[in-house]
Amino acid sequence: AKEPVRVLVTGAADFNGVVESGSGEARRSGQIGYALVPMIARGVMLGPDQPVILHMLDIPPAAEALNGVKMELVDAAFPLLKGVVATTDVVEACTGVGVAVMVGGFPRKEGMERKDVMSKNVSIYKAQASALEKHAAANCKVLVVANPANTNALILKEFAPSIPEKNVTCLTRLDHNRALGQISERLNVQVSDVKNVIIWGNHSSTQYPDVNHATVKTSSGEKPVRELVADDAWLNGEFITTVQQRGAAIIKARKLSSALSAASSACDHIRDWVLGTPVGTWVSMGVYSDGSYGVPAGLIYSFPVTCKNGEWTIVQGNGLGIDEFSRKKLDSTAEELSEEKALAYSCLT
Ligand code: NAX
Repeated sequence: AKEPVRVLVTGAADFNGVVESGSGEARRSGQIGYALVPMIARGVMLGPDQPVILHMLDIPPAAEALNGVKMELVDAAFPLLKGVVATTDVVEACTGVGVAVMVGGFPRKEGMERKDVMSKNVSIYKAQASALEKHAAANCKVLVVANPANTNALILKEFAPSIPEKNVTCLTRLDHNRALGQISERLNVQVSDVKNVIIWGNHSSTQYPDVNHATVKTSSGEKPVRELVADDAWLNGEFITTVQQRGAAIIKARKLSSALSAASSACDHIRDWVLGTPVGTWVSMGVYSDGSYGVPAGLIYSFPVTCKNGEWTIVQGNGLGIDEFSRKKLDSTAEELSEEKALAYSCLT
């Protein structure tokens, strides 16, 4: 039998947090974490033959709620779950973990300046980076979900210099999956028959969902999405904005942000990274830019990647020509990330 892998989930308590500013109303927190931990315990993230030990971290006001989640995990009697650590101590949380999913962060509250939110997240990610660097397992894979996801991941990478830069990533798979979902609805085909969309750039409304290389499996072979949809105005307009604004649409409908879809996508991200992407298929991941596609090096930027033997590689090649429309979009989301990076650095002093 395989040795268990320790998986850290930060922000894992599901509780009615009290908003510190504004109306003072109770607010439901930690929904992604609560959706995510049972998926991990069922083998959705690391496979049905991989035992896991869950490490859950949250802040002291959430300690009791976190313990409640631990009780439920015990009660669910998951065969793959070999232990649960529920803690508010960052060192205990990070010790020995082979996978770290960083969902905890400081949400933007009404009336708060961007810089104030950034500053809170920079200090959280700086501290957690150091703890991971010192106490996580060698070769720990890190996925940052909490917003601003790309920039939180960049801070984590900068403050954990001994963790290889290839091991620090952020989640744009939810956006990728949303794009697959929109195409499948539009064409009335199975979502599993649609592949190779790309999310470029920031996990924000400047992201660029690109279908130029996407295909659909049909009874007469793989066909380009552009040919099947045959409506460039929709693909270059409403499709893009729908994917970019989907998070806001979910909040409007649920009065809560995306949780089950975010958790499921986080599992997809780690599973494909660890176990590999199918031949001929790529996925989108926020990774450390090496300058590919003219994206400035030194940003965490979402690219099309393939994964093999636990490593991702940015899809290269002449096949992925970037037209003028796409070029502008790749550049403007890179510009936003450069600004976020500068803002984050200004919070460090
Ligand atoms: P919540 O704000 O409800 O939950 C965050 C949790 O983190 C809370 O339980 C809180 O107590 C905890 N926390 C705060 N500071 C912490 C610290 N220093 N250490 C450990 N835990 C801490 O957010 P939720 O709706 O669960 O979303 C989590 C994060 O994911 C948010 O930042 C959100 O913006 C982001 N999202 C990112 C997505 C992506 O695709 N990358 C999509 C979904 C989501 O919007």
